[in-house]
Amino acid sequence: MKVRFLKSTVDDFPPPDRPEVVFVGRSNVGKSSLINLVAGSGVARVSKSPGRTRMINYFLLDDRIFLVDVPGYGFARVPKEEQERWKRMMERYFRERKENIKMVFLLIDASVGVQSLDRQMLEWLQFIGVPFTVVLTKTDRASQKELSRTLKQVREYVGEGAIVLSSAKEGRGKKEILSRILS
Ligand SMILES: Nc1nc2c(ncn2[C@@H]2O[C@H](COP(=O)(O)OP(=O)(O)O)[C@@H](O)[C@H]2O)c(=O)[nH]1
Ligand SMILES: [Mg+2]
Repeated sequence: MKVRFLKSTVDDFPPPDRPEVVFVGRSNVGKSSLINLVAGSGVARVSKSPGRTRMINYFLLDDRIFLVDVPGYGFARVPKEEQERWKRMMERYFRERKENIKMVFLLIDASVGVQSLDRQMLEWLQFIGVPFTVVLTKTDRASQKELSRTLKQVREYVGEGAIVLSSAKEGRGKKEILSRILS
């Protein structure tokens, strides 16, 4: 299992000669940590200041699958123009790469639960019709009550088979996510 960084871009995507999987979610939800967990290395930068990663980051898994880390949404201090820029970038990305995207992992913090921007994202993913899996992150710090509530919220959108529990801290969910990427 080898992951290497390929490029950061806004709209200059690599030739669609390999299937791609993409990780989306709120800023700070644990996307980079999850990519690192799957990669088994510190290839994706784990940010202490949320909202900093503004580009679409392409990684290559074993030279045969693109792993894509897109900028997170919902960072409170982002000005309106920046939100619009994000929206345009994401719409273009999904429009151009839709055929090439084999799986979207939508990350939701297990203790925070489904927020309104997550609902918008869930509905949008359903609307454009790409396959997706919901990953509940940071389960190590979610109480049983929080986890049950989040699971209940997510089940309004997807079946049990499309939900994975993960903790980058404890290594939870690594095998499950990896096998979904590879299949
Ligand atoms: N407790 C705990 N903290 C995590 C976990 N995953 C990420 N974090 C922390 O959450 C913060 C944001 O993580 P990051 O991967 O940069 O999130 P991103 O903004 O979605 O890429 C960092 O301080 C991480 O150390 C996890 O599984 N458990
Ligand atoms: Mg990140």
